[in-house]
Amino acid sequence: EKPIQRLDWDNYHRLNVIHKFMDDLEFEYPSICTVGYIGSSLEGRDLKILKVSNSNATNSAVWIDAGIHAREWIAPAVNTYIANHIARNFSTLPASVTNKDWYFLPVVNPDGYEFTHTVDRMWRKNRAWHGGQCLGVDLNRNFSYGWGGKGSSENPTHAFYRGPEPFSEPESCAMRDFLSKSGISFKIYITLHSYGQIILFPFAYRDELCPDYVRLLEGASIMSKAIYECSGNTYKVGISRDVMYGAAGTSNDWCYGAAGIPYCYLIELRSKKHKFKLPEEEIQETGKEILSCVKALMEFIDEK
Ligand code: ING
Ligand code: ZN
Repeated sequence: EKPIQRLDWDNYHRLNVIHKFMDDLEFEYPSICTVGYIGSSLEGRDLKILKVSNSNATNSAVWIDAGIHAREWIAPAVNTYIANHIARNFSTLPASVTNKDWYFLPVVNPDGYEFTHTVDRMWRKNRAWHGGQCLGVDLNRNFSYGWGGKGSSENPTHAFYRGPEPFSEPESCAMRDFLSKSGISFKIYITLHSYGQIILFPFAYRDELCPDYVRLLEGASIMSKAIYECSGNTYKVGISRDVMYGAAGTSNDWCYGAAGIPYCYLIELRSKKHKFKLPEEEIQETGKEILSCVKALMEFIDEK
């Protein structure tokens, strides 16, 4: 059997390489890194998470996921970039980073992710069978909050197919159970997508502003500014009504509206030019700018 490759940020990697990286970090930094499983995908792949924490009882909890959409390869890469940076530099990082319990789920949709590496690079959904065919469900339309509304489809052949009912899919169920039933009170939820360079916050399912609109907008603006200062790249900020398209049943709306997580952000990563096929040469720069963005958000939240 050939040894599993080592993860780097100069290439996109298969799921087994990402999972091995998580195990290796736990092995190297056992006092702060713990690998866990929140469930399995439909095809039986692990939904593997990495916790990075000094176990201080006063920490607040942060969740960062990626890869809910299979073809958005830069998202898992940025997720592991951030995890790697925090684990390896823990002792030198500011209190606003080390006073958090960090939970990373780099690949929400492992079946779809592997499928984009082996069969169809542009696959978006999971690999669910509904109506006798494997057409997949858009996991970012399968959450219960606002489920069934605009920007989602009841047609299984559609890219935004919401599934037959809310939480019909094992991947979204696993997230629901961990985020709302594990006893961990998450303060911050960040979900990484591509592409477009946009920082979005609730709601996506309706046009009315959420009760925390001003505070969330302030956080998003600080994140966008940090990215600009890091790389000169511009990221738009706003709610989907204004900067994208409406979308019902997203993880971000559910985390805010149903799970009660006060700070919920969806980041559309690079780039407008390359769309889903961001060159590998840009992985590190993207990781760097989003790391600075996440750090700026932590500072902002601690000052509040
Ligand atoms: N876009 C997200 C999607 O699920 C989104 C972004 C979320 C748009 C919420 C509007 C509202 O469609 C990508 N690229 O997947
Ligand atoms: Zn996406």
